[in-house]
Amino acid sequence: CRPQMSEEQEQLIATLIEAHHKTYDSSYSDFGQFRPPVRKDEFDSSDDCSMPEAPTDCSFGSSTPGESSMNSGNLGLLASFENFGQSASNMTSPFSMLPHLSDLVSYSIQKVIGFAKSIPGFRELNTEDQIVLLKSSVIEIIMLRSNESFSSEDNSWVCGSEEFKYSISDVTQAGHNMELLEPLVKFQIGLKKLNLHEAEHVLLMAICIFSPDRPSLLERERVEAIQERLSETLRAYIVCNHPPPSSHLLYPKMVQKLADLRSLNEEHSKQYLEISREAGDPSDLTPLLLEVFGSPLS
Ligand code: BIV
Repeated sequence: CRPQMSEEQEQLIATLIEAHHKTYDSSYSDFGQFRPPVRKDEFDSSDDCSMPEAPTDCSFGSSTPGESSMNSGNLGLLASFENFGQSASNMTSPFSMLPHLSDLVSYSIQKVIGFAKSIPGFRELNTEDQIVLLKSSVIEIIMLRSNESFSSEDNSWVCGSEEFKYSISDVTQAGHNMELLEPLVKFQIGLKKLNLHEAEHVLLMAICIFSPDRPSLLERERVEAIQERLSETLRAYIVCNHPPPSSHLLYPKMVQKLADLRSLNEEHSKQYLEISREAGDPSDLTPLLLEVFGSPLS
């Protein structure tokens, strides 16, 4: 497709695709090493009074109809005492999915760092700017790369087995707000609909990392120049390789996804801060998470 695409641009795409393959394991074989997911049943049967083995446990033998509702309240009290005893010794977190999702995000952060380091120009930036770019974009890149596991069929992220299939309810059980998860799922559905080629997917991630408007960059112009090179490559790629009608307005639609990511990023920061404050056990998070998204103590 010369002269639209240069040798250099083709090389750039090859480099990004190789870097992505080295840092995204489509078999998700490492997920078994994370702390296990703990899903609370949506219909908890522990307060079910209709167990055939011990029907009197619910009423404590009470016969007066007026007392029965109060007594069934007693059972809840007993149950909560038991749970209290457990949480005092065991430090039970209110967010059962937090340890697993913390490990998943921590693992993904390391992979994103690996990807960023192989983008031509990244290593040549001063270290401070490398850190600024990574810290500010990493949750956005995680949201982008996760589209590979996202299934629009059932609105969940499918990473191999049933155990590693993440629904909205699972993210809620890590402390995230249900209403604010809807925009993330909408984003995933919209991105999936673009049917990006792998070249476009990796270029979008690279463009996102090299955002020159991230706060406190020292050499904004150098970041801008690298982003410009990546954007031109993306535009040329679409012209040469993406057939109509799906190529129609594809580039501006991809740019819009970058805008969507900004607001998701902002929302995540707020919610993360809340979660890190409310988590029963600080070790539910990881040192890397604390470093990248901040510690409630700092
Ligand atoms: O594709 O509060 C990829 C690798 C695989 C799997 C994968 C899925 C990503 C998901 C599913 C990857 C679980 C919940 C995640 C989601 C992407 C973002 C979301 C990790 C990681 C986040 C953010 C929720 C943001 C919102 C709704 C605005 O690499 C959960 C973040 C959890 C903590 O805040 C506790 C770190």
